[in-house]
Formats: sequence, C-alpha cells, structure tokens
Amino acid sequence: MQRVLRLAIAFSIIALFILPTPANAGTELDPEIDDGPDALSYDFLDIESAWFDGPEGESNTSLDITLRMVDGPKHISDFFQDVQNNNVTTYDFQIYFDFNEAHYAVAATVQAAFVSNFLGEVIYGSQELREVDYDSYGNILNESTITQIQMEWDGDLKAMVFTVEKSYMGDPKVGDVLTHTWAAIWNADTYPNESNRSLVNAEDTGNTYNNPGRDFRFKGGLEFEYDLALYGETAKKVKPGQSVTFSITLNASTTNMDPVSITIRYGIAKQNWTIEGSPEGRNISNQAVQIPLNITVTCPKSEQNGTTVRATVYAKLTIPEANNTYLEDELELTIQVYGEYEEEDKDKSSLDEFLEFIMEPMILSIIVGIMIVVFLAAILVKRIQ
Ligand SMILES: [Ca+2]
Ligand SMILES: [Ca+2]
Repeated sequence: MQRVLRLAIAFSIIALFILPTPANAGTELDPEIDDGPDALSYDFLDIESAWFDGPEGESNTSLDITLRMVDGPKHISDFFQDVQNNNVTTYDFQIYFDFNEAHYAVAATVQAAFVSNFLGEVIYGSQELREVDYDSYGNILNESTITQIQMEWDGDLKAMVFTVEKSYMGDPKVGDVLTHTWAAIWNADTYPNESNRSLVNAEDTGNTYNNPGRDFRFKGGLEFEYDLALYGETAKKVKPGQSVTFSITLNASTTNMDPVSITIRYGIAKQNWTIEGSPEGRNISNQAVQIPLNITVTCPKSEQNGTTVRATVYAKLTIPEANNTYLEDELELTIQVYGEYEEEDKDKSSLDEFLEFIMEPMILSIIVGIMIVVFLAAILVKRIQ
C-alpha cells in the first residue's frame, strides 16, 4: 500500500513537470490578462480576460489577440446596439502590449450614431493597431494609428478576436516576447484616443501598464518541433557538514537537423551552501534525449537542525530559427537539515567496520574453518616429525 502511494506521488510529481512551461502562450482557460467581473452596470463593458493565441492563432506572419467581455450578444450588430442603447456614441475596446521597447495597442472602435430620421441609424466600427505614449504612472498621453487591422466578434466566446500582421509590430520572431500586457475599455466620446487617458477614467481595466498581465512568447509558424522538461526527486534530507545528491532528468527533443542548444544552470540562494551540477549544456539535433543530471548539494557544518533550503535547476532551449530562448523549465529542490554536525573519527569507524565484517556468520565460519585446517595441519606436521 505504502509502495503504491509512493509510486502515485512520484507519478504526480513527474506529471507536474511534464505540464507546459510558464513560457507557453495563453489560452481561453489560462489567459495572460485575467480580470474577471467587476460588477459593472453593463456586462459588455466589463473585461473578463484577454489572451494572445499560441500556435493555433499564430502564423509565421500574423498573431490573433482575443478580448473577452463578461457578457455580450451573439451577433456583432446586437453588440453595436448595446453601445447605442447606452447613450454613448463611441467606445474603444483595447489590448495593450510592448515589443522591443515600442508601445502598441489593438483597438476596436464601436460607434453608433443617429444621422437623421430619414436615413435611420448608422452603426459601424473600425479596428486599428496603434502606437501608444505613456506617462510614468502608466496613464496614456496619446494613441496614434499605425494601420487598420481585422477583428471578428465571436458570439460564442463573447470576445473580439483581432488579427495583427507581425510586420506592423516590429516583426517579432519565434522566441521573442511581448511584455506589459493589459486591456482597457474607454468611453471615446469623452476620452478620444488623441487625448490624455487617465486609468481612473477607463470603463474597466484588466491589469495596467505598471501592473501587467503575463508576458507572451511567440511560438507559432515553426517548421520543426521542440520539447523540454525537467523531472525527478525534488526533496531530500541532509546532515550538517554532509552532502546529498539529486537524480534529476532532463527530457529534450527536436525534429530540427541543425544543432539546438540546451543550457542548464544550478543555483542555491543560501549562504555557505554549495551546489554542483553537471552537465551545463549540450547540443541536440533531430533526436529525443534523456539527460541525467548529477547534482550535489553540500550543507555547511554550522547549519541548524530543521532548516529548509531551496535550490533550483533551470534549463533552456535555444533554437536556430530564432537564436533566442524558445523553451525553458525550472525545478525547485528542497533540502531539509536534520541532526547536528558530528566530528568523524576515522580510526574508530574503520575498527568498527572490521569487527562488524568478521562477525558476519559466513565470514566467521570461514575463519573458524581455516583455523581448524591450520590446527589439524600443525598436528599432522608434528606427527610426521
Ligand atoms: Ca472586469
Ligand atoms: Ca477590472
């Protein structure tokens, strides 16, 4: 029973580290920006979440960015009607991000206007990629149009799905990272995009520039496949002045014929402790490998009983297409100190070992046997003389 339990725990630990690494792209269930309901009067102005699609929504040349509201209608025409019913002419629905020190936003401007009784109501919208200026507090000084982009209202997701050509946003490559992700909805009648937009005036915000959502790493449009995961036993005990070893395995694979570089780092934050690990790196090409890592952690003699220390093993994979980090994984090791430091008495311990050795039943019977043979031989020799 205990063994089954131990196996189950071991497998759960392994499963935990086979799961996607933090570098993975957001999804509907795990969005970069996770705001949730703010109990606003209008659900269609209340940001639920926003995410940057990974391989499914990303091609070599474009990226999908999704903004989901708490609620909204199935069809875009009804969505525009909601805006009009709210007695506001224009709202801006936006997702913000940085790339390569430039500030960007995608924006859907939803506009409803009465033209005249004869012409009826006109409702329309436009979608843009914008460049954004911020002040040091993360308020917006100005937003200016870079280009028109595509946006579709997804009535099932209650979401706007923007498609942005990468060439308009600094041409990011696989492994590059978007930072400072956040979202906002603005009343653009009162706060048009050319004007100052203070965060307090937003209808709703999901994260902010200075308190952003998760980074997004470009992954899509790749010709080859890559994988990287660390796993193994992560908790050990050690006596002061002694060392403990960890058996950790790094699984890595690629279908690329060109060399893919793997780098491994070992770290421990506590003073006077040491960690030694090998190897520190390796190249692979068109193969799947299991790399055993040899890790030794040494506890100082002065460490107190009961202290818990954490160490980390970090692995990253750099690919030829991007010359940049593409995948990374990290494993935390926990080392607990038990007992007190003991001065080793080598002579005594080797004598003890010797005594223990000769007292073993088999060794003892062999010795007694030899003694009897020697004794009999002595008697025989004496008789012959
Ligand atoms: Ca919200
Ligand atoms: Ca909010």
